[in-house]
Amino acid sequence: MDSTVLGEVAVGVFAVGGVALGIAKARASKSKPSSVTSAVSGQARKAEEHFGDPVPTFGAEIIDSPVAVNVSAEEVAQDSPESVVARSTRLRGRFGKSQSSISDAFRKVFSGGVENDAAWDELEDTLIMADLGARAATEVVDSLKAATRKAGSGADLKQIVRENLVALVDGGFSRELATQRHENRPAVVLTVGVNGTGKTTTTGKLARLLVAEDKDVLLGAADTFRAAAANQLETWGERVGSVVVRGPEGGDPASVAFDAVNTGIEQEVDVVLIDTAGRLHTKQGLMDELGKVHRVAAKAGGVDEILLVIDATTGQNGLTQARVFSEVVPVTGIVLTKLDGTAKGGIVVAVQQELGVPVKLVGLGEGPDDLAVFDPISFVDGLIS
Ligand SMILES: Nc1nc2c(ncn2[C@@H]2O[C@H](COP(=O)(O)OP(=O)(O)OP(=O)(O)O)[C@@H](O)[C@H]2O)c(=O)[nH]1
Ligand SMILES: [Mg+2]
Repeated sequence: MDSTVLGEVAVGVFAVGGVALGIAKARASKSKPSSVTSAVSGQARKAEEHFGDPVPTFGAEIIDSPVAVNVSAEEVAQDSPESVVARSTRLRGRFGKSQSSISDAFRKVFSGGVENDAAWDELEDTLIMADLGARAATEVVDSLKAATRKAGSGADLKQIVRENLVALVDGGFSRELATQRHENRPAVVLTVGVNGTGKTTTTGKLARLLVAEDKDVLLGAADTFRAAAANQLETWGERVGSVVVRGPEGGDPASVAFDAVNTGIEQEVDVVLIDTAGRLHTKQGLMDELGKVHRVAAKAGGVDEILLVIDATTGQNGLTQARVFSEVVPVTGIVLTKLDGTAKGGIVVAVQQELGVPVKLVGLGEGPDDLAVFDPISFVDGLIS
């Protein structure tokens, strides 16, 4: 282990004293042991592995305090998350509605025929407005024109456009979410991004999606900037019966991430989802902190998926954020949120081309099940139908 990481793990372990476990009522069907002391003893074992010495006692003393342990005794009304199939049908309609300007432009091309230059020009303008980027928009329109001309006058224009667009949006990426439990540890997912993009909401929605697949999910509230952030995540956890590991306001987010992964290992959950604080990509100190959260979580067990959450309405700025975040942590997937409120569907292609990382999930509303697994075919059908 390199010394930087050792130092960071040390910070994580020493901060355990301040880490409280917010334990929502375990799901009746699949309750896991959610003992606080077992989480602490796991920490102790880890620390001894790292340092070869007994763990400093102040951590255990504080965590033993009933004040620091927030166990919800109340029955929390839980609801059943919507199945993946049901939500994809519902959300496809919602996406199509928000992208109606693009659909209109395609419709004019289909009805005007291959040689209708005005319709193609309008399509190009619309794609630029939809944040595809000027160069990409020109390339797309040129290649669609070439493909349709090659097919000849009797060809089904819509079908040719559909095939070409699906190939473009698909980009040959694997979009599988790495949420399969490993033999000895849960899958670990980090959500990262600038302020207000929808990280906490996405973490909560993703928990519901995974619970709907009958997975045991533990949430880590590594946004310690504001107590409200952890409360927000706790509410999501309570609704699906997931354990939430949180820390004190202003505490070290890396220690919460470390503790969440360890608690997930102890409780043998399938997936640990770690929510991080929003941070401006231009603030070096905050970006360094994110790098540390990732390294510490990776050392605690491993990180399988780093989801960069981008607000689709932010346009080109979203691409700049994506570039900087991916220099600090190895982003494995993009979540595009707020696609319901904007006609900027072109950002999907732009961000994939820019980063070489696939869009894996899309947020299509503020409702608890308004998150869909991204599917290029449905996406294209939403655009051109
Ligand atoms: N319409 C719409 N709103 C969304 C979507 N995703 C999130 N939001 C809203 O965006 C706002 C911010 O969401 P949060 O999840 O708190 O964002 P965050 O990135 O965690 O914010 P910070 O932690 O403060 O950086 C909330 O009002 C959400 O309901 C979406 O897909 N569509
Ligand atoms: Mg948040």
